[in-house]
Amino acid sequence: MPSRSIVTPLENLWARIVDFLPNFIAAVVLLVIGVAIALGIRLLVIKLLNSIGWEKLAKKTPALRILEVGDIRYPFFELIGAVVFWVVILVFTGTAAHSLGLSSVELLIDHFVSFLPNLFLAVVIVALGAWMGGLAGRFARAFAHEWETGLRPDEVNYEPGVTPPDKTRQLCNVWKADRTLAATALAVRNAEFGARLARLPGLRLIQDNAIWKPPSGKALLCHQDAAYVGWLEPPNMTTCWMALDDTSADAGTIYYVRGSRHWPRFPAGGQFHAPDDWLGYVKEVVPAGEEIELVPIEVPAGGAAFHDGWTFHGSPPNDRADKERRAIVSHMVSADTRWADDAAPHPIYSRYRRPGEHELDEAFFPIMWREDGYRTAWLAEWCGT
Ligand SMILES: O=C(O)CCC(=O)C(=O)O
Ligand SMILES: [Fe+2]
Repeated sequence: MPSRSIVTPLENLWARIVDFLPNFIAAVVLLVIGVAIALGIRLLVIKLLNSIGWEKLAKKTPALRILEVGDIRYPFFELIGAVVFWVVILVFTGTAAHSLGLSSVELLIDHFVSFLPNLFLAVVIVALGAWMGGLAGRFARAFAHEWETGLRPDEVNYEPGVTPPDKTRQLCNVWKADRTLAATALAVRNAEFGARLARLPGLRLIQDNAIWKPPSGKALLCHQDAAYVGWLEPPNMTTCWMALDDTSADAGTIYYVRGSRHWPRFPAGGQFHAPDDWLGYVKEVVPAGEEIELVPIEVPAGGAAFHDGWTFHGSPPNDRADKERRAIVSHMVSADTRWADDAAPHPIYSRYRRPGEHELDEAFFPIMWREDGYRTAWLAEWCGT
């Protein structure tokens, strides 16, 4: 006969198992239900995102490219599905831990779940920062003469350590030097929106500009963009001006002269960089009876303004000592614009014309958008879109 001293612990153990078993079974059942519900909700979320064409939107939206790591493309809706799945699993794990009396585990999961919204917000902010920082970083590198592709922009109006620090810096056709900047300057949206505004069947890039007006930086002349392309037929321009910083009237943002695109088409005149009076030229030519009504174009970082090639515009000095004012500009011309026959060759851009050629070569002046769906083929790979 076994002694009591052995039987008692066994009985106790059995009693504890019997006590614990219903809770354990409940916890397992809860977990199984949790996994099933999480799988169901994940599927539902993915289906819902699919039905609103989220994947296409995600593919088209450069901001969502942050979700790609090298060649690994993690579709955005899959990621959202995965997050939803794990949140539901965590909630059920917490409940299961509760039924097992594991209060510390439950507490830990509770804390983690309540922390999730903060985590999500932090990830969004860091991702946005990385994207903006990425563009601003490429911008600074280009001005430091670090050409990612090995190609120099067509015009480099800035020499580090030589150019006076208060002069506004400018690079033209920086798309050749840097693919991240190219993706912004050559974005299909710039041309599609511009063409629809200007009622044109398509637009190609003639020249991009990266403009960096430093704190307390000097002015850029008030001018008509199309006056600088007399070597094209017809001279025309649709300009998309994109701000990298929040811009304001006191920080040297771009200003438009209201209604000036209906004025006569004047030849280029005046000094473009750091003129004594940025309104000097427009004051000289303003037609009798017209007024120079200046409109400051204040756009937040990431925003854009569009203007016609005959709209007078320019920017005063940056009155703020604490604000950079950086912009990327797409100067686009109607897709069917040709080389002008009787104009003097442009000292830089006419290098891209074969003798006697009239058509603009897409290798140098790519078509960004045309209403028939055409876009210069090499842009996709160059811009990584
Ligand atoms: O960014 C500016 O202040 C003006 C730029 C401009 O007018 C241009 O690039 O043609
Ligand atoms: Fe301009």
